[in-house]
Amino acid sequence: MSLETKITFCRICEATCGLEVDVEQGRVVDIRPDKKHVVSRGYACVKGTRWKATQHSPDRLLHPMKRRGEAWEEISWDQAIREIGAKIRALIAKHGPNTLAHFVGSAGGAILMSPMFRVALYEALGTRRMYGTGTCDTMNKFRVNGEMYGSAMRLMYPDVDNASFMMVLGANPAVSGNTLYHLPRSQERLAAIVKGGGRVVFVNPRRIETAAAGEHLFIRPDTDVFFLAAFANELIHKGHVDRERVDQYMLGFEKLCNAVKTWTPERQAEVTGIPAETLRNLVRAHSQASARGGPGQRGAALYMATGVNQGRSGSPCFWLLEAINAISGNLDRHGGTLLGSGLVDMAEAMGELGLRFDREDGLPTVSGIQPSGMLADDILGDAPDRVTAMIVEASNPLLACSNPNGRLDEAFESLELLVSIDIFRNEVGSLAHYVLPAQTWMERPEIPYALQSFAGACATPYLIYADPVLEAPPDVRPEWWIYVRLADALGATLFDRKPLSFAAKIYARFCFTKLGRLLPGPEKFLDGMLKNAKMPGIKEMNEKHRHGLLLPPNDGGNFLGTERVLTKHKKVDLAPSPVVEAFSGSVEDLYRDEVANRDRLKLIGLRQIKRMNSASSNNEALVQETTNFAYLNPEDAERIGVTNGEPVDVRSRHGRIRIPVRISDEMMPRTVAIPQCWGHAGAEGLPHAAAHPGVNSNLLAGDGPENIERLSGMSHLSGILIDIERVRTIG
Ligand SMILES: Nc1nc2c(c(=O)[nH]1)N[C@H]1C(S)=C(S)[C@@H](COP(=O)(O)OP(=O)(O)OC[C@H]3O[C@@H](n4cnc5c(=O)[nH]c(N)nc54)[C@H](O)[C@@H]3O)O[C@H]1N2
Ligand SMILES: Nc1nc2c(c(=O)[nH]1)N[C@H]1C(S)=C(S)[C@@H](COP(=O)(O)OP(=O)(O)OC[C@H]3O[C@@H](n4cnc5c(=O)[nH]c(N)nc54)[C@H](O)[C@@H]3O)O[C@H]1N2
Ligand code: SF4
Ligand SMILES: [Mo]
Repeated sequence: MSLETKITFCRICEATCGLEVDVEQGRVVDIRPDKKHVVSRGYACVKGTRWKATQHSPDRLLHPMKRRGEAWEEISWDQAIREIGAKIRALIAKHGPNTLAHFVGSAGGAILMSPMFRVALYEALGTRRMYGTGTCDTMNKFRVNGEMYGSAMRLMYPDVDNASFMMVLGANPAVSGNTLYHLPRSQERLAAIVKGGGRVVFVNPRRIETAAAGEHLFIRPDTDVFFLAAFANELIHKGHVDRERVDQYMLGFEKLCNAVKTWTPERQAEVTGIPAETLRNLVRAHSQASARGGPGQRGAALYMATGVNQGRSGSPCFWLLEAINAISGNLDRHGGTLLGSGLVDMAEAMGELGLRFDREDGLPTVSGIQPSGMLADDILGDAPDRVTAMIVEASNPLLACSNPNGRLDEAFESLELLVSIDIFRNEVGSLAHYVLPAQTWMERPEIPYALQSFAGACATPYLIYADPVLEAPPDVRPEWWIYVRLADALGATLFDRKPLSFAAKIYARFCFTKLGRLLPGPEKFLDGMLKNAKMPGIKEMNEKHRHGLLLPPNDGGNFLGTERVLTKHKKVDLAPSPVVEAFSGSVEDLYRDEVANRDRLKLIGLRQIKRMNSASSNNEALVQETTNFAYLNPEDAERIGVTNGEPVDVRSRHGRIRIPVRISDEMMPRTVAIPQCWGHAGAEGLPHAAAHPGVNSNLLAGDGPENIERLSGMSHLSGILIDIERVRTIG
């Protein structure tokens, strides 16, 4: 077979960059950025271009495996499904359906077909226990969107190309590719605002890579809530409010004013480290950019992401941020923040999956996801329906989630059934009873990330479809197929519709047989989905739009005052009671806490360009360093008495680790950053990662209700108080 070049898009992160892949005899030879991709236009990072080592890794899972004591045995799919099904049946008979849990990770967010069948299976079985890394990254946004706009999936995004002021809190798009906001070539587009005479301000405890595109302001970790409250107050106080829009389209303005009225620029400065005058100046610049009627009608937008979401006030922060965007007249406006439209309206599709309060501890289930910070309690507790069985899809929660001193490992070890659906045997797989091999993104047909195609949070609206680049190894299976086969084994009716469920099961029984492979596959399903949305089908996409099809730009003006506002009154709620009450009930205590701990060190995370959470750590083309480091400011290093490369002991209320330091003035004083999702010593199936293990910083994070944000179930993973001591050498 000769060399063939295929056009596809990367699915490692939400940037979904276009790629050109040379393939020969079913193997990747080379991966390059696709210069003709309509939005990434020749940008791709090393995780995408060096994917070959992961794709063809000798450690890849190629068959279902079953644990026998210390050893692993290859088994058939029939045996795997039969045995897992029987075990689930027995456990449900004994403890009830809630004893079966599910955990889905970030890589699961890129798989288009899986969620439909996963949710259908769990709903059919009547279990409420679905967990995910969503409560490590963004559930606060979903909760607040629901409160303010009537649905989790009313997800606004900055109109970056038309804004003349942007403030970015707790995100580092140049490295991360962003989250819940599809902004390819982010650095260049942010820098263009500055070139056009505008301002871009990054508010972050670390001077991040993206900050080269604009200005940078240090903020003490987990104090954004005071900064944003003061920003809102100052804006209101100075009269920079678009009263007409507020009166016409919004409710709760007075309540909002009331909630923030004590937060002066001076008061926030005490704990955030951002001087009062700097805040006033920012509000001034923001309101100038928001003023209408000038040439070009530029606007202003505030955006926040993971660093703020993972604090103790993720939901209040997002509420304040959205309220600022709204009252300043920037919501639903060119150059402000916009609501996109996806192929289907996710708000409607998600209907049933909204907000639930079905836990005894009163913590919410947001968008169908329970708090991952309760997982150890839910497994180790003594409730009659405690979790005894769990299926983990595309995740490595032992490294990703709060795991105080290894408590989550202990919990997972105690499970009666643990199944990992993955492309490798990671930490969870090492403890599992069964590991089930999944396809990689190169082996699936797809349209991009669910959030991009469906919520439409896309700075440039476009459509793309990719055929599989490679044929999957014969014994690996897509996730959706595993769920349908399990439904079959468990006698569960999918989608509450017997004929449809029956058809799906029959299809799944045969589609991987020799004859079955001739049946139409997921491509047909995606084709139907595109055509349903009045888009070209996959044939036309392949023939005419391999590099993507630009869709009409979003000019705003399509949300306020329309049916798309899904609150009861069809107006934006600027002061939803649960959020305002949570804010008002906690903010003074948090402030006192900040003042009391002003001199202590706080821990934050750090994403690195060569690592995708823990998923790329076995890729020898990406990972050469044997450890991660604790990054600290020269001032702090001097006080502690450490030099570059020396190990230190880091302690929190929850755990303790030992890690070498790197001294860097990128760090704000009293802030320590440790790249997360390292600590691979326990990964049997990841030998390269195990030889380059690093340290798991989440051993320092707490779990249980007091470490979870009560509105959204988000874990407190950023801004954790720590103490550092140099390691004393003996003798
Ligand atoms: N290379 C790479 N890309 C990735 C990932 C990866 O692991 N590696 N992971 C992917 C995933 S799962 C996600 S969710 C996205 C996340 O995408 P982003 O949200 O952009 O995540 P980070 O790059 O971690 O940026 C968070 C920033 O918050 C800052 N920060 C920490 N605490 C605070 C705080 O209290 N206040 C403020 N204002 N800032 C704070 C940190 O210094 C950091 O720069 O990235 C995705 N892309
Ligand atoms: N302290 C701290 N902790 C954090 C964060 C932080 O900023 N700070 N970030 C948090 C965030 S935002 C997240 S999302 C989590 C990340 O945590 P996870 O979402 O659990 O991510 P990974 O550890 O990379 O695990 C992904 C797994 O999916 C597998 N995989 C890859 N592709 C596929 C596929 O197509 N199918 C299947 N079935 N498996 C696949 C990989 O082999 C890997 O084992 O970490 C969280 N933890
Ligand atoms: S991992 Fe890199 S190449 Fe892949 S989508 Fe993200 S930024 Fe693009
Ligand atoms: Mo994430």
